[in-house]
Amino acid sequence: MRSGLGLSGRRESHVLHAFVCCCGLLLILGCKGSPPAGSANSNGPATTIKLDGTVDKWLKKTPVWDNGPVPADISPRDIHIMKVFFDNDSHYFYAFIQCSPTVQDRYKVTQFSGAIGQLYFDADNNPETGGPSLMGDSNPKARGYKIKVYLPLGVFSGTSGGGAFASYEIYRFTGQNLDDNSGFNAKIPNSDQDDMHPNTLIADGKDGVEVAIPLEMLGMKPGAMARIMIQEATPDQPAGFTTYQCR
Ligand SMILES: [Ca+2]
Repeated sequence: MRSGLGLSGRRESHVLHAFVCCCGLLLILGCKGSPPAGSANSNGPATTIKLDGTVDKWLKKTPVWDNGPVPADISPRDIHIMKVFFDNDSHYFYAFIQCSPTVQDRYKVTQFSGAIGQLYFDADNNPETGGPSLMGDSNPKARGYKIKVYLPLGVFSGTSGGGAFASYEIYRFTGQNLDDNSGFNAKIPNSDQDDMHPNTLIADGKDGVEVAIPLEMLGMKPGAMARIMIQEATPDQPAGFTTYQCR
């Protein structure tokens, strides 16, 4: 009986020990901080900002460009960029493009593909290096860019219906074919993203389009200043110019 009781006691002790260990492990995991905002993907680790196309989490920041409300004279088939916000972590540059109509609202009006616009990056912060002026004049603000992030919109249809999606593609300025979209014609390998698929680095939602781009693809480094030009696809709309200090 004595040994039986002892065995039972040891079992209880083991169970208790396992329970304490599990609680300890959970406590340690819990103390490591919030779970990652996004999911790991083919271009790197999980994003630290959840990409969902909602602007709420950006409103404590000052937009880098405030382009005003939708002009009365543009077609509802066009997308107007209203505000743009930037941020970064150690791996990704983030942009929130607040726009109207949204990608999905535009689809209710037109089922054709299109584009939101493009962002040009000049990671060396020097107008004298990179491409020529993108505005057909000598405006130094519009020249010297090396990377173009193009933001096309796609549509799809299938037996269960259709829809629209946002995407991005990244091109490097090569200095060749200057009359062909200013020479931004070298596509960066593995840069394509679209939000038709899970775990991609772009999302569209009720307030706009949200992207994460590996800093390396933009040539940006933590601590460095970059020049960035923002251009919406709607014809004859003003471009935005800003600088961004990478954290
Ligand atoms: Ca430059």
